[in-house]
Amino acid sequence: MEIENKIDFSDVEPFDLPEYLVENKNLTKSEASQLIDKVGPELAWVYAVGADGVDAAIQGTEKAPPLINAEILYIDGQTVGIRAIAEDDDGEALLKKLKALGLDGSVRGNTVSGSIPISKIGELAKLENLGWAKAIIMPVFGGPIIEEDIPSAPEEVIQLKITPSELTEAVEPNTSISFDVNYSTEPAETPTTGIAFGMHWDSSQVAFDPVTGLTERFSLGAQPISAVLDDPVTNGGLDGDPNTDKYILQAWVDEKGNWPNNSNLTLYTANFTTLPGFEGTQINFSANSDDLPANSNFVPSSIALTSPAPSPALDIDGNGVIDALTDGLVAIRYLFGFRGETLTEGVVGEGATRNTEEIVAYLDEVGDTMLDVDGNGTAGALTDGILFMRHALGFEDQALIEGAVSPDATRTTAEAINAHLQSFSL
Ligand SMILES: [Ca+2]
Ligand SMILES: [Ca+2]
Ligand SMILES: [Ca+2]
Repeated sequence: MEIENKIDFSDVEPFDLPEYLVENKNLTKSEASQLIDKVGPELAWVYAVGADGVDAAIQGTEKAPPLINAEILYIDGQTVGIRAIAEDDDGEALLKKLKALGLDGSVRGNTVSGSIPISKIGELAKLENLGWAKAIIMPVFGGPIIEEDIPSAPEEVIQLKITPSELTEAVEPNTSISFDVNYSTEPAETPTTGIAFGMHWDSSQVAFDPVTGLTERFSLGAQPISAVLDDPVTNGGLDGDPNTDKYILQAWVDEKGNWPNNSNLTLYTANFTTLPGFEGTQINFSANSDDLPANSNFVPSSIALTSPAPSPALDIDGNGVIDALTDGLVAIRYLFGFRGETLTEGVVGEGATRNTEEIVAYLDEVGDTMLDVDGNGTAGALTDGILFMRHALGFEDQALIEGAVSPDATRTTAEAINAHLQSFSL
């Protein structure tokens, strides 16, 4: 038996689309080929014949290339439905350029879809960022247009932030300090499966006291879990800081992925006591990336604990004693304008902790206030300097101030002068 399934091509008229574009759109043959290459035969043909030509083809009065079914193109007025792919995956940038051409549409991942004026197809084909474009084809059964399952852009990485309530705090030795350890996310209030992180400190500077005010558990088990551990010192340990040698690990877990379901949460209050030799330290936070929720980054902030700046005192050479023939004379020489050797030669006390340079730096910083003893707005050698020397020598009352107070002074009595100098005693 002979099977009759041969297709008869005798009715199909030859149609040279590149030639048709050359005739109708004033393109060279190679420009026409490039256009077809970029936007496909359907859009190239629509560009050549326009909306009316598409209509005419549907009516049978205009030629259409074989294999193009004009009826299933998405023509609306003078626009045509397209889908375009960004060559460099930057769909947003492609959308912007297409909108400039009059596109009404949207982007999903690297794919832009929408309707564009037919007259702009030539310009569309020349866009630098365009991988390719195609006409959207209506499903022939007449149902709704179905979006292809295009891989969406990667999800935004969640920033998990651990921020102490203070970033710096000045604290004396032998003093208790507390600060809150706060949790937040970016984008805000993004729930996750939990968090585990370490708080690191230097045990030669501060003693760890148990944390207080731990936030409640949220879903599973007795939380949080915590343990005091040593900080592995290789490369500074988990926090990368070689000075910190201990840390406590805290973990919260929610198997439902709904932790903490709260924004700007205080996880706990950290408590430390500074040790007698405290000079300043830093408390850091760390997380092991393997222990973080998927698709998240850990963004910690440290707290710097500093020892407070010593308050200025008339002990100018810093040997622990206020003395007329050393500190007093240095002050007078300084106020006269002596610097270098001539400032300190023979007048620095035994056990001085400041050298000449440091004395100048110290007086440059605090001299204006401390050494303006009579309070007339400037520090003078033969007024303020003399008042300081007499005070250090034990002079009182009229003997203290006689002939040494400026006419425009704001402190004119022995009592006021004394009070000022006393405020800079050790
Ligand atoms: Ca460390
Ligand atoms: Ca001194
Ligand atoms: Ca003065």
